[in-house]
Amino acid sequence: MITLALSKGRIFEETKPLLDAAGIVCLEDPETSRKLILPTNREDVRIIIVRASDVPTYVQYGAADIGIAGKDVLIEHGGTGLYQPLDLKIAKCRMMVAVPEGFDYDNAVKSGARLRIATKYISIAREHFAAKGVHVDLIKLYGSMELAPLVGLSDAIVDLVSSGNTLKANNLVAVEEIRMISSRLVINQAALKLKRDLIQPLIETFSDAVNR
Ligand code: PRT
Ligand code: MG
Repeated sequence: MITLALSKGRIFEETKPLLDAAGIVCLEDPETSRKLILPTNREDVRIIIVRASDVPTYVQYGAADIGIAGKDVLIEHGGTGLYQPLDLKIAKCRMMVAVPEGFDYDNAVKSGARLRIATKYISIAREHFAAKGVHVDLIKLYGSMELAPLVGLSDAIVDLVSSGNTLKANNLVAVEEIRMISSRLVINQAALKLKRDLIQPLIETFSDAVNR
């Protein structure tokens, strides 16, 4: 039996075609089912539904053998105990620095001002600004980062952007790209050895489906 950890929403939806390619069909819809362990058409595969940021933890401890998580989540988690063999190129977006319209970010950086940055992505933000030599105070939030500069909590935010509509709706502009983000297949290192016969074919099928 292998256990696959997924989050509902965009990751579940964008993983479906990959599961299809492997002949795996989830028998319940996580958006409507209250179950957290979902059966599939294959007796040897089950899916567990967890928070996106919890996927690496379940896989790290072997409670799930494999999982799918955004690179943002994986960087913040640290990746301990995880094998990351494949970029699935799903749930793509960009990690950006954004500021209120009219805030002169380049000038603030040049003048050596200390910046207050609100973000859920403390590790990514810390590393980014350290590499630029910019002094920052990082303020940890768990969501709705876009609000922070509007009410004076921070000068800027570090957040994921896909369409850009959320920034626009809040009069924010992206001023710097930190990195591209997509979701990765993650595998528990012990499971990879012990369940190679089940996991290796999955990696190959996913890889073919991604590069098709
Ligand atoms: O929602 P929850 O708190 O449970 O967890 P989560 O937000 O981590 O999960 P989920 O399902 O929303 O995101 C899962 C993964 O999708 C993330 O870890 C990213 O790798 C990836 N992804 C891709 C995104 C986005 N695109 C994205 N646009 N994750 C979040 N967003 C948010 C962003 O934070 C911002 O608030 O969407 C908003 C911006 O979207 P646009 O289209 O208006 O630019
Ligand atoms: Mg979300």
